[in-house]
Amino acid sequence: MTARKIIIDTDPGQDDAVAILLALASPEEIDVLGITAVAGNVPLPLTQKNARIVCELAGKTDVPVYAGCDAPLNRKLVTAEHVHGKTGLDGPTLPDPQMPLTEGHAVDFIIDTLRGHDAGTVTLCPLGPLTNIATAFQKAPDIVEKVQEIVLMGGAYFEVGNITPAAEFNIYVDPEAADIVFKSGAPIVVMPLDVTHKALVTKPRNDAFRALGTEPGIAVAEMTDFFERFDKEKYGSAGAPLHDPCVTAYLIKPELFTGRHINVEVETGSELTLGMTVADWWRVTDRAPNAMFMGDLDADGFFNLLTERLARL
Ligand SMILES: [Ca+2]
Repeated sequence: MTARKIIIDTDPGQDDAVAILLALASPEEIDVLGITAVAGNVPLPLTQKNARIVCELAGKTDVPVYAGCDAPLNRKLVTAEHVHGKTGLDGPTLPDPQMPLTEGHAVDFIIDTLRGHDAGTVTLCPLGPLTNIATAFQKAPDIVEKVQEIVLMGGAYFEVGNITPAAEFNIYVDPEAADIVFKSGAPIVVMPLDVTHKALVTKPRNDAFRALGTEPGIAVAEMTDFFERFDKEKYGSAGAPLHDPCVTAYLIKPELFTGRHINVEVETGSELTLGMTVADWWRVTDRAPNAMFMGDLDADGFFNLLTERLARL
């Protein structure tokens, strides 16, 4: 099997960090062409820095990291320090990165990279608001056919919302960008809260990360220690959900996930339900399916994969 070529578009974020580590630990399945940072959980100066911190934690300093859009298409940035801490990577004490940011804008990197590849051969993995991806599609509509698949974390149907009662954070922050992506015609796989809320870091699972005894293993344990406080309080759940690693785990073991190929549209008008992913799970409309919307995962299989791969770093 040849490794799947991907671009990770991200706003780290502890769970983004784990998603990136999983990808970088899996070169047989995943070829990370580059990492593009976007404003989201925290502002862009922190997300681009955090992306480099994570590459260094993985020992992969040759991965190019680009800074992208610092604000949504036509809204003010909403951030989530209440979940992720003021750095976005609160928890472990990690050194400032030595590896430089790669010159150039993330959006141009996405465009140039896709143009340099054959149709249907590069997978985009958005882990934050969809601003960079939508901007690239608007600037260069010809690149859409180069996309093999967009595998993204965002949205919710049964779980509804985590930043408002109706909306999941990534989609809510830039609903216009999400709307552009969902209408782009590219094949889309969605990891909504319905799935990611089942990827809970329980104590035994966190102990397994720490027991790796490696710098990445211990850092992941400390990151999830930090942000589980928020989720335990909010949901009364057994631990923190690892949202974004669902994306990179899917690239390695898609059989861990099940869902439905359905129509998904994004609310951009209503103030009350702004950013809601209106997912036609029950197929009550005749709107054409545009996304594989996941609904369930094999959580034990997911954490076994994650622990096994983190051990390789
Ligand atoms: Ca994220």
